[in-house]
Amino acid sequence: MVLLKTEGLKVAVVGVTGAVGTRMLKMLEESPLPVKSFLPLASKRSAGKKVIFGGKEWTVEEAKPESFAGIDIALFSAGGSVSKQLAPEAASRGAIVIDNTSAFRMYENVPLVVPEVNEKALFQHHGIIANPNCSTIQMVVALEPIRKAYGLNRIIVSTYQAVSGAGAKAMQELKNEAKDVLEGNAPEPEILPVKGDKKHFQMAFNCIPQIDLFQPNDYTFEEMKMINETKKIMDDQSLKVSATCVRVPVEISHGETVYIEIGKSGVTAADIKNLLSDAPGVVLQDDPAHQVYPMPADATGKKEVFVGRIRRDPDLENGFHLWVVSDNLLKGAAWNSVEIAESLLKLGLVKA
Ligand code: NAP
Ligand code: 3JM
Repeated sequence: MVLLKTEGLKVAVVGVTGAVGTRMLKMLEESPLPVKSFLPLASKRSAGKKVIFGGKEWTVEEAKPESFAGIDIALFSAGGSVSKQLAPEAASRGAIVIDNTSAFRMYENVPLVVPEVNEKALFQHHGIIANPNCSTIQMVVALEPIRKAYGLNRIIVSTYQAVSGAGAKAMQELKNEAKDVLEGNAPEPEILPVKGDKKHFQMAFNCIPQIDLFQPNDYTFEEMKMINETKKIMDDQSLKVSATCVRVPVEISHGETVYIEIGKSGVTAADIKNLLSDAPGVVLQDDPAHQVYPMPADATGKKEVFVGRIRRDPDLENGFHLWVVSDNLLKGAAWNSVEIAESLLKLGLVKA
């Protein structure tokens, strides 16, 4: 628990009652950031609710343009439409916005930042900084050390994504469906795969190869986020990236099988393990002889990205497989956002 400082930052969290927002509050409490005051914001529905931050009770307010007067840093996690409407309002009142939605990620004047990979991009901000998609973040943290050492030509990724990526209601839906199925009742899905799409499918004891809406090219928007965001973060439009995103009946933490073609020959799996054993934000868990590999149940609640199952393609000298797991609500969202705030302070881009 942080004790609130007399000198320091005024921080607002938009979407504070949600799956990501509740973790933002926790990550802020654990951070050494000097927080002087805290403003919890959500929709009208939650106005008046209480949250505890820094040992003090704070009342949730409805997020409005005026809410941001005097705020130094505003963390947004209330969906794309709320960000589109309120993030520019917050920025115009002098707050630095760290936005967790896809609303501004691909804007040229909005840095898309994972501090372990491209922290310096923060110098280019104009009031809004975008936090990448959860699946993108954990992949680029694992791949950046390899890219730096050997170059990276191609990435083919398949995801095994937890339901918490679709919000608090989706987490509840999985639990309700599991109970229904075990009790012999027919589940009645209303949220997954995508709340706003026409059909909903059973998630319990199932896998759904749709995350977010389908695009004209038959990829889903989640898949296109991974493709476009990775190129932007790694600042390499010639990097070949393709993705298949699948929702699995796991509550928290995404898994990804990542296949890469690196730019150098003669590299061994041991070389890559060696690199990742010392990489920022990465924990190597790779010991097949002792059945050591990352799993969502172990990664949940932790800030790092866990990597294992590293092996070379038997038929391609510069091809490698990795298995990458991380808590989608922490490094994939809340922790990456708070880490960006810590970077802003460290780089002198915000004054406490
Ligand atoms: P969630 O559990 O459904 O929570 C949604 C939050 O948004 C709640 O606090 C809700 O407040 C608030 N909200 C809804 N409508 C609002 C409005 N009109 N004005 C102000 N606040 C409003 O969803 P979540 O999983 O936390 O995700 C929230 C958003 O974060 C997502 O929509 C997504 O854009 C983003 N996200 C990003 C990542 C990532 O990969 N970086 C991962 C997950 C989510 P009430 O309690 O008042 O309803
Ligand atoms: C993760 O309501 C919305 O616009 C939210 C959709 C969403 C997103 C998004 O596109 O911002 C749900 C879950 C994300 C994300 O991080 O890309």
